[in-house]
Amino acid sequence: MSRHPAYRPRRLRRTEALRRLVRETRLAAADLVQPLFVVPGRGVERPVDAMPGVKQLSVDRAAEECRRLVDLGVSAVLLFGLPERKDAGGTAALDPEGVVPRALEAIRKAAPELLLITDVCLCAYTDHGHCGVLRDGAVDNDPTLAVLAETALTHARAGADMVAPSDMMDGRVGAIRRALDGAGFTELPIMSYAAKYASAFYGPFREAAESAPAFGDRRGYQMDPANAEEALREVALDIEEGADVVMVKPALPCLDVIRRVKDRFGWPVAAYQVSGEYAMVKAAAARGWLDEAAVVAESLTAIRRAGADVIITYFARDVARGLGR
Ligand code: PB1
Repeated sequence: MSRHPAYRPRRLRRTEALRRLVRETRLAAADLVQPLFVVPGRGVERPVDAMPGVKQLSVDRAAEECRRLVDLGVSAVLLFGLPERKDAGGTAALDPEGVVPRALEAIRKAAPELLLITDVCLCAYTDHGHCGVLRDGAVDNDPTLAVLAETALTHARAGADMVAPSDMMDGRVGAIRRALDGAGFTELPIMSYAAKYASAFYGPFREAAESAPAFGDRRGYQMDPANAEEALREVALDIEEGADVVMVKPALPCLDVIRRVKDRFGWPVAAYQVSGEYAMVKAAAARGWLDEAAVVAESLTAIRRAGADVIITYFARDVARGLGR
């Protein structure tokens, strides 16, 4: 039996004021994290072809950009470092004078209000481009844990507010947690890339971070996009090992997983709108096929509606500007 005409859902859609009053999902600049790519040198601002508007920045330029981000209302950045030199062990990731520790120091001075999150992985530091050290041509899980833990410690000592392991090695959250606690960083949170898929949406990032695997792919450590139950197991493991925030990645292709993770664990959930998601919107908008601002707002709202508390997005700067403070 229809409730019409007593109940008319369109009554609340009649004006923007009514729509805004009953809107269920709201996006705030404070929910957004801006990834930044920091490179050696000074005065460097190198555009990334596959990601229009995204640049590789030297430490000095990254600090200036962070000042601008704070003024726009962005409250957090995620730092990816590109080292001067790469080797099989990714040893530059451990350098206390490396690009990430120096960026942390400079950004802290320029934008003390900003939350500084660092990506912990080896793919930008190894000359083979994999996220760990190799043995017989495959990523050797357990020896990689020690390098990741030492990398996280290097970032902690340089003043990171949170570390974000993106490597997908088994046991890495526990190894990093133990290392941080052992060094007295018991209060430093971990945002783990807990359900990270071996996605085809990462291509542009690998140009930005110069981190494409020299051979093979990442399917031996990142998850099969066909699997959602496995994502719940991965998240449970990371929470058990000490993750304070758990991430699902990519975002729009994984809204079902975001929702299931949020409902199952009630943990703070991050979602990463990855480089391929960014590049697709930019390319279509450049051709006049899509309204960029509208599509970005709709995509981020969908990611938030799916249950993400934190959204890592290359659009953070633009969206914050549009949202105002
Ligand atoms: O924006 C993106 O595509 C992010 C890609 C992501 C960064 N954490 C990984 C891409 C990859 O697998 O190469 C990096 C893995 N450490």
